[in-house]
Amino acid sequence: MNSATTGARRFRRSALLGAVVATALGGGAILAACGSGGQGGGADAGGPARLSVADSYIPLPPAGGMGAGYLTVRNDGGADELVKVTSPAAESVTMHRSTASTMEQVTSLDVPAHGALQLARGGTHLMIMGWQKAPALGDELEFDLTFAKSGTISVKVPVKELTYRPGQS
Ligand SMILES: [Cu+2]
Repeated sequence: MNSATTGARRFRRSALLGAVVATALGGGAILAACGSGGQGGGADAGGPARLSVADSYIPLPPAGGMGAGYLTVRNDGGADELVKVTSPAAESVTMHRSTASTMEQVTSLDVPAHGALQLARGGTHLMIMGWQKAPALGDELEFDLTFAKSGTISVKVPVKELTYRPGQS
């Protein structure tokens, strides 16, 4: 009746369907593998946790690239768990555990009763990505550590030389 469709092009879809989405299964995506080791739910190591954070530092990341964070959570009370870490200085902070050949993300880390959780080179650490601003030596960056029982503790973590180790000046 009319010519409204004049010039309308008909696309054939068959060619497009051939272009299968090659789903990149995130290179290096590492899933949480380790639960908190065998807590049978028995002795609760009594009483509230009494936490303090010491020896925290971030070795200067290369040109604002991925960084690592280390610290010690001391506990003079009952057991607790570190369940989340965030920072206004970075988009992403995750907890990692190093194994012999790789590292894996974990969703919680035990803070033993009357003991300490240590995040140290070669072992458990924080992995920090997406800096708001490239860290510089001497910066002190806020990190918010959330514990299952004790709530959130904010600490200022200094940026140190790459070779720094706690206990040396
Ligand atoms: Cu890591």
